[in-house]
Amino acid sequence: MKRNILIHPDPRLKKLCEPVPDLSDDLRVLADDMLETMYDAPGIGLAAPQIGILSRLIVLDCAKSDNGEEARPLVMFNPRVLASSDERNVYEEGCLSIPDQYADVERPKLVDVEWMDANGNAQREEFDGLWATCVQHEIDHLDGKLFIDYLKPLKRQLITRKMVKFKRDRARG
Ligand code: K1U
Ligand code: ZN
Repeated sequence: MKRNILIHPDPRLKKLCEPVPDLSDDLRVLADDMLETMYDAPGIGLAAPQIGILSRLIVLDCAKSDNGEEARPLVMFNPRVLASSDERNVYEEGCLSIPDQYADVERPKLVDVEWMDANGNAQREEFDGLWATCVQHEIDHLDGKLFIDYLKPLKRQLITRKMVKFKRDRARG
């Protein structure tokens, strides 16, 4: 089932999310719903707080389908960055909770991440390129951090004002 994506500003997008203690069928359904919501948006990642669930769960798939790459949906419970490279990368980021706004963000180029998959197995992998950018962006969501928090205050305020107007216009219909 597709879920509604919260739009910034929303207090739920600023909260620290709670670890997932044990897997359950409800959590697997939630992860499937998040993948469906992400693909439908369309997006390359989604974090549980973006649909109002304050648990440490993210999904992502940065495979480039236009390059003939096969889909690679990843479901990560309690993802954690174990190490990141000194080398950094700049990518023009977007966010499904901040529609139509993009800005350059600098982050570590490589990250070593551990997580629990939907079968309850521990996983560990080093990510590079867009995968590394996206997994860091999604883990930030679990810590109540948005990509605009990396921008200068003036630019952040400008984007926030645009989003307040977007939500007001949308509510008016
Ligand atoms: O977390 C989110 O809001 C999802 C976000 C992830 C992300 C994008 C870019 C850099 C870092 C993280 C998005 O998916 S925004 C939409 C987007 O980037 C996209 C949509 C369709 C095709 C390709 C990209
Ligand atoms: Zn986002």
